[in-house]
Amino acid sequence: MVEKLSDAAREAFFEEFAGWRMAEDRDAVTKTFVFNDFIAAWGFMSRVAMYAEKADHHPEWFNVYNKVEITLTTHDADGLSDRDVHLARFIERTAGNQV
Ligand code: HBI
Repeated sequence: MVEKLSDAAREAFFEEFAGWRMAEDRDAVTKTFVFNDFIAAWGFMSRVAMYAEKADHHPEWFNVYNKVEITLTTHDADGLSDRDVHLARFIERTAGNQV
């Protein structure tokens, strides 16, 4: 079992990453990214997918055209963990380079 994020780590998460919020129904964070078009969104998703596979930690996401709605949580922790922080950091870096 993976350890859940502490309260202090949760505060630090929201200070570090703009635009993320807690999911309404579970211990998870969510953010919607908007790109110029579908190809930019798909390119972003491809980069995140490769990182996720290497890290063995995967996002939940929903794509419509240029929008990608991402939810991060750790199933093995039944909630948020450090793995979500690392994935969010990669996601922010990757999205920032593309828009
Ligand atoms: N992805 N988001 C998320 N949470 C997990 O607990 C998780 C994962 N990808 C792979 C994974 N766990 C593996 O460790 C196995 O549990 C399949």
